[in-house]
Amino acid sequence: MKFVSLLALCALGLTASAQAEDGYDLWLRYHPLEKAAASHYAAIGATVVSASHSETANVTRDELVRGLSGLLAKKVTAREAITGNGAVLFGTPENSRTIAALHLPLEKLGPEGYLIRAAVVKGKPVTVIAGSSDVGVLYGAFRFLKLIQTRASIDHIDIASAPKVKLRLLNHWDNLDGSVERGYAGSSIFKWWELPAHSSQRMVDYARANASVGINGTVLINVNASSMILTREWLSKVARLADTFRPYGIKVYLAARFSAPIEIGGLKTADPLDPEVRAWWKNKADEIYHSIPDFGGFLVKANSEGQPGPQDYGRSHADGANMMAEALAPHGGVVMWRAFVYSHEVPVDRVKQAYDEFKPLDGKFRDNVIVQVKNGPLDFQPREPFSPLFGATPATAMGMELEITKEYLGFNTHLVYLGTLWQEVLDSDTFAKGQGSTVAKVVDGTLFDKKLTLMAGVANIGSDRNWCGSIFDQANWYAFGRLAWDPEAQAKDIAADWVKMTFTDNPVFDTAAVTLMMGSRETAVNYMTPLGLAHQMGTSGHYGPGSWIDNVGRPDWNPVYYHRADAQGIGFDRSPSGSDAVSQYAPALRDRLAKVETTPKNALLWFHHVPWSQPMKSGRTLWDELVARYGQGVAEVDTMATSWAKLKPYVDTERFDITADYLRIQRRDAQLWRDASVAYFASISHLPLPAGEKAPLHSLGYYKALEYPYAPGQGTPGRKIKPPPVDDAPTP
Ligand code: GCV
Repeated sequence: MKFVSLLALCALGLTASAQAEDGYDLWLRYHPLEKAAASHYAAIGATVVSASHSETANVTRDELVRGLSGLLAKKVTAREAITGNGAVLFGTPENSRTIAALHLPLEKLGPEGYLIRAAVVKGKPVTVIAGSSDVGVLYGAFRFLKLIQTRASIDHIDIASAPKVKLRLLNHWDNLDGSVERGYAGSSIFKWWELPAHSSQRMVDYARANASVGINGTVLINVNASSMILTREWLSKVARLADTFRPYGIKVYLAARFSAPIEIGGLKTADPLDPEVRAWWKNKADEIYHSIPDFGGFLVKANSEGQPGPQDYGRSHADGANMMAEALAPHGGVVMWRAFVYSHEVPVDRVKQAYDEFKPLDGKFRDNVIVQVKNGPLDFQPREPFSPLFGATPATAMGMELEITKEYLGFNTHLVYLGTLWQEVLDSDTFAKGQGSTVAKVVDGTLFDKKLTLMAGVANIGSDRNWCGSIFDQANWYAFGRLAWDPEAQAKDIAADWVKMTFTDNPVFDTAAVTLMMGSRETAVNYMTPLGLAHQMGTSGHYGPGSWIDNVGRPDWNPVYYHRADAQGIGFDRSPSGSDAVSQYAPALRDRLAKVETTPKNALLWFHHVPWSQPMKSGRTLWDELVARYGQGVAEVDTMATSWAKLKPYVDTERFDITADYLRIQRRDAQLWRDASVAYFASISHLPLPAGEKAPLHSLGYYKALEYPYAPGQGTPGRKIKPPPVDDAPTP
């Protein structure tokens, strides 16, 4: 009986992967379209045609056949030549005489761009997917499939696209022992134990997903790097992964530990000006390129959070970066040198440090160095202003680093779409060359005419079957790729595409899901860090509230350092009379941020220490407004949960349930954030709760005693787990 039902399922095309709605297929589900749409598109996607058999052409063919066969619910075949109407012809002018004869304007699309055009070849209507390189064509193939997945009109298609950013990279914070720093989706996907002998199908699917959104590189290991990765044994594992990813246009990069010449090279120093050290890195680069000819380069975290670096030898960041860059240059490799630095001395204002270190080095880096800057000057907070380094270093290539994994945003269990956060940063005006000098224009290189450009995203990918720890976190991986391709793309359009590809094109579902996503980041800001507050999370884990924490080693690791609340008011004074961090921005912006009245409300407490009694535009005092914002965040999570519940009829049970469960966790946590923060700040402001606001459920002492012993991502095995605090809520 079982055998019969299995056969029946197979006949219907419901094989294991199609059937399981566990999120493994991401946005590349290729489930059958409804009948009318399928028969419409079937006329356009009858066969897949190419005579090329390069590795990349092969995976392009496979993807088109797989995608079209799934979407159209019929076996679409691959051919070497056009034999009838409705062929999808793909290739480059070099590998297809037919495409060459069409004289398509491909040069202006660069090496990775593509063109998709309806044409007539030998009297037959065809769709041409063309590019100057095989990888460009692959990107075009994914775009073509996306158009069908999202039910776009492709009858008279004529579209072209090229990436605006050269390096579009994931940064894995994966450790060699399989743990992932700030990872909330299981352990590392890289199975070092099995490599190089075995590279799994999961690695292929990882490459497919990345290529589908234009990601063209991956840094395999944590920036808190182990030198081991640079030893011969480990490099052979890296080489195997590079072989797996290569057909998909994905290069591998490695995080390089600055002290590697000492740790694995037997040298006494890692001084970047020492000839032996320079020779060591040169030899190491030669060795790497011998087995990985298209190796991308190094990502370096130096002199930051205890990592070794050139300053250990009295040298500058430029000395360190240039030394590595010199070793990689003959092979075409790059160095991505992180600007997330802070020195051992406790600063006047931590957020000024990256600018203070790197601004004076402008113009001192080699051509193959790009400085990788986090989006904000602090550390991936739910909201912070853009880093003032964007726009401040016209003579230096500056790339942007975003955090896809939600270290400070409720991990995988809070639904927070990051597309809006990133768009807010990219749209910000630096005023570096007058109005309209947006961060996006710095990142895509157009503002200062830079060719080496970079967008990096700290990956949220792990061994969980659904890759990212939740279904909606997949949207953040997807959105990162789309924004790296085009930093001026709109978060809402990206969300709309993702929803259609991941779930359904039902307009009821799509409208509700996109609305839910688009408001989700502001909601998290409201219940965690409203009005410009930042870094209020418990230290180390960065999960729950911890505004009261004041006992961690360095002052600038404590939440109290950032909120500066006292009996008079709250906020960090970064105006000219305070730390003067505002002066790191261009004058037009500095002057606005210097005054309370002209500072955007959502950045108020980031830039100013404001009296509790300050009247706000809402008519409330600052204190009342702060309390209201926390409550608003909680109410908004309620709305999110209610609106998700209504979508049950449109979603498979597995993905509906996990999302509903996680929204319950988010609701609980939002309340916790609100209650704990209100209890703490009330103890500082000594003000009564505004009328109508409920008292926190527990005492402040209870919240202070809370710990999150099971929170993932901290990589501290053997941590002592304390019992939870006694529940001191009044008996209902
Ligand atoms: C990889 C923050 C995180 C660290 C991370 C660091 C960085 O401090 O909490 O886990 O380390 O940023 O970006 O280097």
